[in-house]
Amino acid sequence: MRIEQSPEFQIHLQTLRSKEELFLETIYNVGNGHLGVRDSNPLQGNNHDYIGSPGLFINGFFDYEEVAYGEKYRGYPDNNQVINRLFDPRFIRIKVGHEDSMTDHFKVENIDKNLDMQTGLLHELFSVTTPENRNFNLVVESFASLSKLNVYGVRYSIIPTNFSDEVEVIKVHDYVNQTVHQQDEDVRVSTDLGQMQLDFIPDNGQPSYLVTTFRSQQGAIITYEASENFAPNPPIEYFRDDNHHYGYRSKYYAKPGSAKDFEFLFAIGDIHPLVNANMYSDQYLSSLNNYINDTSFKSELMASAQVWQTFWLHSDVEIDGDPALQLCVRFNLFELNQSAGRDELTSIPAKGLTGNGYGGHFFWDTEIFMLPFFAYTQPDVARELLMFRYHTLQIAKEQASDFGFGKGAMYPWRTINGYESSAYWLAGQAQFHINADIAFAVEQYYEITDDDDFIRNYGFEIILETARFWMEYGNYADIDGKHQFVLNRVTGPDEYSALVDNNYYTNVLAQHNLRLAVKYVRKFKGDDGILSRLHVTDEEIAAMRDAADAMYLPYDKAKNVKLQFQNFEQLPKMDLAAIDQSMFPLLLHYHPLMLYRHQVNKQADTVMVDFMFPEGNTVDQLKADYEFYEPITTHDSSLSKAIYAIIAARIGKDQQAYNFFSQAVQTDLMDVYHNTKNGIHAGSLGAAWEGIMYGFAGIVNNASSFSLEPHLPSTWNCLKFKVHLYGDEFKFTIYQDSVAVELMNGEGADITVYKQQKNLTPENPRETWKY
Ligand code: IFM
Repeated sequence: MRIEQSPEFQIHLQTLRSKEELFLETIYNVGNGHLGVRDSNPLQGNNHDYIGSPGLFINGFFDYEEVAYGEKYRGYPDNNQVINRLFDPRFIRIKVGHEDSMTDHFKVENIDKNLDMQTGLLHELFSVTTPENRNFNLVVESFASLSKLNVYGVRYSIIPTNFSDEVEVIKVHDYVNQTVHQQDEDVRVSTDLGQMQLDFIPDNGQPSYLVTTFRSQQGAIITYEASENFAPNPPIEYFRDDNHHYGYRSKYYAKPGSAKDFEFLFAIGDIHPLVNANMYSDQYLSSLNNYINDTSFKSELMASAQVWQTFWLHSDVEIDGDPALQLCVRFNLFELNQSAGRDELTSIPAKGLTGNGYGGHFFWDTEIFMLPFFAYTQPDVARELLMFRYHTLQIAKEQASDFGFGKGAMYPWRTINGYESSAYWLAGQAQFHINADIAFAVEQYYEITDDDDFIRNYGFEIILETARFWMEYGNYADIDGKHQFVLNRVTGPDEYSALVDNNYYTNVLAQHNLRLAVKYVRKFKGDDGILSRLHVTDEEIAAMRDAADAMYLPYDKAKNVKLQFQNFEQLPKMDLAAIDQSMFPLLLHYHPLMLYRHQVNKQADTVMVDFMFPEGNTVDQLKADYEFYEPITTHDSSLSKAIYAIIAARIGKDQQAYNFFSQAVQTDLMDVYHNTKNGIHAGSLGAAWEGIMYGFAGIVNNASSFSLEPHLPSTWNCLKFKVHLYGDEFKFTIYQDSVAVELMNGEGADITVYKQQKNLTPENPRETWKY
């Protein structure tokens, strides 16, 4: 089956620069925020000779191992969590006469792959040749449903080209820990723990399993069903044998040119605590069955495709004048949407659901680089992502207490279940800015959506508890003749420095966090229920206000630049030009201390502040910061270039803005960092969206009214997108010399373009600005 689709939304194999198998496994993943399946050679299964890293990832399904420290001090994180890699659900076994893909070497060539992002359907054509030179085409179509997040569908079509013989198709998944053979020394790639257990659930007419983890004590039910086949397709039957092989098989006589189809729907359950999974497995299984029984691959695909169409209707970004980057932008948005957890219990792993890089952990990447995309285009998803932080707030409070603090919440730098999972605490746990990043995101979401219920019942508590953390962590000190509030021994966003005093980014974000707490306490004053429930006192809030006002922000007056941290100016610069390209990223080739003692940045750090808090900055200040930090930044983190693009656009460095943006936006599709094989760079894909919105469209973030100052690249004729604002939806069409805005639905609002404010209402839904 082919659905007619538009080439502007398709990723064809021919258009990809790299055809490397592991890279293709990532690019052609399908996912939906609950599950993600890497592409693979579908005949390999758990074959130990296969050079690939296929598998199924379920968001939030992980196990852990104890971190082995030489010397473990109090409060060091105990465990390293790693997302589990389950069996490859694409796997199928095919026998041709006496030849068997399980035991004989069938040669599998990629002829075509096409990911249709409008429908979420991955269509692939392989040419398969047996050792005795019998050849058949194998078409594999697959999708992860967006309409039922537990459903994954795969469909096979077998078309012999040069033989007539008996063919047997067998679909059995009797192992759970997928073997991978990818040898990679990169520290950012995690080793699979491979500790899951697969138990068959007593026969119910289709293969059903309970998959459990050893240490994290989680359980998930997985079941799959073959669609009933009617002529001309041969019947397919369920079987089980004494070796606990449960599955489906079909045997038929194949002839050249005649296609036979086999389709399967998987239902991949939610994660439960092991004890519940054991106790209620029948109940969970029967609700899963409802998703896949009495339906078909086609109906589920259609339902999911419809959700994708709605996604594009609201979230697409159209660039007229840059077809190559346009495709990258769409790929990025598609991947973001495939990666976002939507159950309030999960977030977006740094690699999406496309690999186990960074252990499958959630970082600040979600709140700072990806959440804005969702807040502006799918506010419900943004809320769900923030609710993950709310549901783990108790753990964050526990962690603060374990750390030795009397109050407040200390969110983990990296986690799956809410507990800290950074084995290298210097560049991990010490990145305390995560607390203020989350508070920043809460505020940003609220400003964009006006979601009162959220801020009142959840968001405020996050802001308050994180603000309390800063009051516990910081202290007053006399600096430059003033009594100032300081945050010493913290690690900022730049991971080429650690444990510094007064990181500019951290201090500004903490100041913002404290001010937010004060602002919301004022808002909820008189609403005693909230403030007394959270034990807020006037003294506490006055202390927060004072600390925010007294926050020390290191500044180099001679150079007029915001200092990355106190005494940063005393470090020598690293001669980056003299370092051979093969030595980048530096983190893989230098001892961390060699980096920490130099002025060298892995990624935007102080410049992040200029991006996130544009108000009050002169263009001269932005320029001074940019010109100071850009030459010492390696952009070894994929989160960096898009942010530099934004500042470059704001200070009129048009060519640099475009260059940085185009590299950021191509991160995965063009494999800019040569490691897309390990999974997508989800944060970078979100950052590229920010590059368009905050850089080229010039949205001013956190403003009380929505304003923009566009700086389109000169080759772009027009940029179009829609955003949700205060519950309404607006469509923006930006040309080189004008902006048109249309109220698509809702009550209307003020929009400001180049400082000129206009009011859009249902009676006056269109306005144009010329400049
Ligand atoms: O969160 C990032 C960090 O800023 C740089 N190292 C990788 C992390 C995960 O993407």
